[in-house]
Formats: sequence, structure tokens, C-alpha cells
Amino acid sequence: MSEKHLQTGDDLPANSGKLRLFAMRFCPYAERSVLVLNAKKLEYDLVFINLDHKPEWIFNFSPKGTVPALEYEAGKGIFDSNIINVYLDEKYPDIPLQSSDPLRRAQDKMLVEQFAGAQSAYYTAAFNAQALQPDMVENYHKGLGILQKEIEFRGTKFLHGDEPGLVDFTIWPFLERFEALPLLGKAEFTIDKSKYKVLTNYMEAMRNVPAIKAYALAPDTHAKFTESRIKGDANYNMLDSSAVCCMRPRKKKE
Ligand SMILES: N[C@@H](CCC(=O)N[C@@H](CS)C(=O)NCC(=O)O)C(=O)O
Repeated sequence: MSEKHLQTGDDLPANSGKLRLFAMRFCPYAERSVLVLNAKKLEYDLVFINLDHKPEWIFNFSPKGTVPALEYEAGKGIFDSNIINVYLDEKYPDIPLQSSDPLRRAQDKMLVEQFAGAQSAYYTAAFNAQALQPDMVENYHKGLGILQKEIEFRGTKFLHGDEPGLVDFTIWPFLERFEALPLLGKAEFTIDKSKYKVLTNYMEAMRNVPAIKAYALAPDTHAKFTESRIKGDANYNMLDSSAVCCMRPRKKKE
């Protein structure tokens, strides 16, 4: 899989007949769908796009040009991570990722909703730090506290049960990125082990889930990408090995 992000003017790669996800390597919403595809052991192609110079064809799959978008049949798209993930779970039920109990599904959604405050505090801290207010830091820790309490209350390894489900994969991409904040000088966003023992144990278990291991990035990688974006020159291709160019070996003088 190439980590190169396609941009305006680039051709849409040929469809291989598999499901295809349009994503951006550092996008937490796209990661949600990648994790669900991985956990359900579905075959898929991944196409990364440059969000500052979007290829024209992304709008055929996602009307606002946002990622993720899923090409579920040749030329036909579904956009928005939550819509994609529920579709995948219902369309491919072999490995179910949601509870069969409607109340538990509602509780999962309420948890995601309550976590949203932490997410928006993260975005401000990471990308618009001058607008950061003390109540946002409070909201961040409030969100983490609610999450930790719920993990404790459910008493299972993951929120979904013995294995992670949609609720875990929806929240995880943000937890992964929260750990970049102290590296960006935002020490007040540290997820302290002494305060968040249950949560940090949960995060450790999540990091070891094969679906996550195959895609997760280290905090310093997220920090580097964030720094490039803040500077106004998002380095989308920083993981693309083909972008690292090699010097041609010089001809030996005879
Ligand atoms: N609610 C959407 C949000 C997706 C989203 O905002 N994606 C960002 C990248 S992380 C995006 O595509 N931004 C480009 C744009 O807004 O034009 C989802 O869950 O899929």
C-alpha cells in the first residue's frame, strides 16, 4: 500500500473490485473506518488523498470532499465514518461489532456523544492553541473521566466486551492522538497513569488489538504531522517511503 496522497490532477486509480476507502493517513475519522474494515477482516484498497489539493474525483464519492468515503460498488460512495461503519457492520455481519441489544447500542452512542467535548478540546489544543481556554482543558478531562468510569462500570476488557467493537473503534483514534499533545507542549493534556489507571490499561489493550496495531501511529509521528499542518504546509506524504529519494550511485572513476 502506498502512503502517497493523491491530489488535484492525479488520476483515480483503477478499481480492483474490492471495497475501497478514501482516506487521509492522519485523519482520525478515516482511521475509524480502517479499523472496522480490519476488525471485520474485509479485503479493501486504501486511497489517500491530499485534503489541501483534493483530486476532483473525490466529490463523486463524498459530496463535501471529506474523508473517509467508502466506494461500496464501482463509482458509488458512502461518506461519514459513523455511516460507513454501521453500513459495514450490517452488510458484513460475520464478525459483528455492535451489540444486539438496542439499549446497549444507545448507551454506546451516548458515550461517544459525551466524549465529543474531549475531542473538540484536542482539536483546539493541537491546531488552534491561541484559542485554548481553561474550560476546554476541563472538558477534556471530564470526557476522559466519563470514559474511564464507563470502562470500569462495564467491567469488560473493551467497551464492547471481550473484543473491541464499533464504540471502541470510534473513540480510539482520538485517544491515539491525545498522546501527542504533551509532545506539542500541552502538558495539561497528559493522560496521567495515576489518575487514569483504568483508562491507560484499556489503551494498552487497544494498542495490542491486531486491527489497531496494523494502522496506529506513534504519538511523535502524530505530533510531527500536526506541527507541519500548523505551519500551513501539511506534510501528508511524510510516511511515504517512495518519497524518500535515493541518491544515484556515482560511477566509479576508471
Ligand atoms: N463527520 C465526518 C468528519 C470527517 C472529516 O471532517 N474529515 C476531515 C479530515 S480528518 C476532512 O475530510 N476534512 C477536509 C474538509 O473538510 O474539506 C466523519 O465522521 O467522517
